[in-house]
Amino acid sequence: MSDATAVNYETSIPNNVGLSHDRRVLRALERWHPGYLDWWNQMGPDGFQDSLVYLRTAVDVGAKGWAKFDYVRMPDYRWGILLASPVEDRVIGFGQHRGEPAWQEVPGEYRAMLRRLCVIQGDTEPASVEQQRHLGKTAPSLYDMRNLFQVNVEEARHLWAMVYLLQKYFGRDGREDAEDLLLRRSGDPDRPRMLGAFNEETPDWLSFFMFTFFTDRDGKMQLESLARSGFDPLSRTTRFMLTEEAHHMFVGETGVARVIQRTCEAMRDAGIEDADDVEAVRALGVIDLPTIQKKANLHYSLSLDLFGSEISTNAANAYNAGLKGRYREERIEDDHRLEHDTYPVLSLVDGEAVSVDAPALTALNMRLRDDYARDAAAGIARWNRVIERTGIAFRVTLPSVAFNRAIGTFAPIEADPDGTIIPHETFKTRRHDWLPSSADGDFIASLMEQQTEPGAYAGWIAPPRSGIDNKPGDFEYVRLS
Ligand code: BYC
Ligand code: FE
Ligand code: FE
Repeated sequence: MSDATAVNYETSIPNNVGLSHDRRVLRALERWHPGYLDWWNQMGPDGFQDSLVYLRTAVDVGAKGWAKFDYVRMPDYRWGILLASPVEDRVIGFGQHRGEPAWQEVPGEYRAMLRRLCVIQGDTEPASVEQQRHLGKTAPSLYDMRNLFQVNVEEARHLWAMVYLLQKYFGRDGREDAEDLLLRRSGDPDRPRMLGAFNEETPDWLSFFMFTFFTDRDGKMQLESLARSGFDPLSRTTRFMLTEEAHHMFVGETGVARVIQRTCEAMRDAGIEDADDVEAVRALGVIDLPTIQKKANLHYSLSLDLFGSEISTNAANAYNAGLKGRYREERIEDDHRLEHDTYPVLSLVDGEAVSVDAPALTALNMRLRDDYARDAAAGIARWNRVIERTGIAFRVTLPSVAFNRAIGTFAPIEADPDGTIIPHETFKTRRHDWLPSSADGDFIASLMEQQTEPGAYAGWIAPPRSGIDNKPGDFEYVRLS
C-alpha cells in the first residue's frame, strides 16, 4: 500500500485528504455526522441495521488492492472521504480555460454553478438509498441482499463525497446545503429529491436491477463528465466514485441477465416457445420476457430524463467554464472549445422526430445522452446473447428516445417505442402494452419472497456464475440478526 493513496482510519472520519490537519472541515463534518446517522437509521435498509454484512471497504484508492472485505453492521460502516490520487501538473482539458492549470480552489465567478452541480449530484445518492430501503425483505438470496447493501453504503459514501466538497469549499452556504441533503426525501410531495427518476418507487428486485443498470449508468456518465472538471477536488472525488460505480453496473447487468436466463431456461424445460404466451410463462413462476421489456422501457425513459434538455445553456456554460466535460473528453479529436462546431440533435419538426444540426456547445446534454444510449445498448446486446443461447426467439430492445419522456423536446408529445408520434389517446389505451401495469407489478410482487438459506436462490432468478470475493456458493453473505 503506498502512503500517497492510503486511507487514514485513525480519525473519526476515514479519509485520504489530511482531515486531521484541516480542523475547520473536520469539525464541520463531525457536526454533520450525527444527523447523517439519524438519516441512515431512518431511511437506510429497513430491518437490517443489526445484521452482519460481508462488505467491501476501501483501504487504499490506488489501482491495486483498494478493498478489504469483512463482516460489518451497516451503521458501523466507515464512510469516508476518499479522493483519487492527484495527477501532477494537471491542466484543464476543455472550454475557455483549456491549457490552464487545474484549480485547487473554487474560482469566484463559477462558485454558483459548481455549487449547484455538487448539490444535484449529492441529492441523487441518498435518494437511491431511500428508494431501495425495503428491498432487503424480499431479497432472492443472501448474495443479492449483500450486493444491495454494498450499493447502498457506497451511494451513501457518495453523499459524503459531495458533502465534503460543499463544506470545504462553499463555506456557510455549503454547510446549509449539506444539511438540506439530509432533509429532502425521495417521493415526498412536500420536500422531494431534485431529479425526477429519484422520486420514483423501486418496488421490486427487477426494478432494482433495472435501476442499477439504467439509472446508475446515468450516474456513471455524469461522473465521467465531472471527472474531467477543471476544479481538481471534484475531478479527484468523482474519479474514485467511478471505481465504485463499476460494481453498481455489474449488479444491474448481471441481475437482469440472471432473471432472463432463469425465464428462458424454464421456458425451454417446459417446452414453451412463444415468449408472448405470458400466462403460460408466468405459470412457471418466472417473469415473462415481455414484462422484462416493459420494465426496461420504463427505467430507460426515466433515466433519459436525467440528461436534461437536448438544448441547454446550463450545459454550454458548464463546459465553457471548464467545470463539466464530455464523456472521454481527452479521446475526442477536436479543439475542445466547440465554439464553431455543430452536433446533430433530434428535434420535433412538423410533428416528426428529425435530426437537426445545433451548436455543439448547447447540445452537450444530447451528446452525453447519445454516449449513454450506446453504453446501455452494449449491455442489452449481452442480455440478448443470454436469450440466444437458450434458443428462445425474443430480443430486448431500447425504446426510442421519444418514448415516455417528461423532460426535453419529446415531453409534450407521445410516441410508441419505435418513435412514431401518436395521439395522446392512443398512448393512453396502449400504455400497458409498453409500460408495466399494476397487474404486472402485482405478479412480480407475488414472486418476491426472501431467501435466507445460504446458497439458495428464489425460483425466478438464476444463481450468479461466481461469488463475491471468490467465496463459495453457500457462503453466508449476510448474517441476519
Ligand atoms: N428532473 O438546462 P437543462 C447518480 C431542470 S445520477 C427535474 O435542460 P441541465 C446516481 C434543471 O435542473 C447522476 N428537473 O438542464 C444514480 C434546470 O433547472 P433550473 C446525477 C430537471 O442543467 C443512481 C432546468 O430543468 N448527477 O449519480 O443542462 C444512484 C433546465 O434544465 C431534470 C448529475 O446529474 C430532471 N430530470 O441538465 C445514485 C450531475 N432535468 O436550474 C446516484 C449534475 C433538468 O433551471 N447535474 N431539470 O432550475 C447536471 O449536470 C445537470 O444539472 C443535469 C440537468 C444533467 C441534471
Ligand atoms: Fe453514486
Ligand atoms: Fe451508483
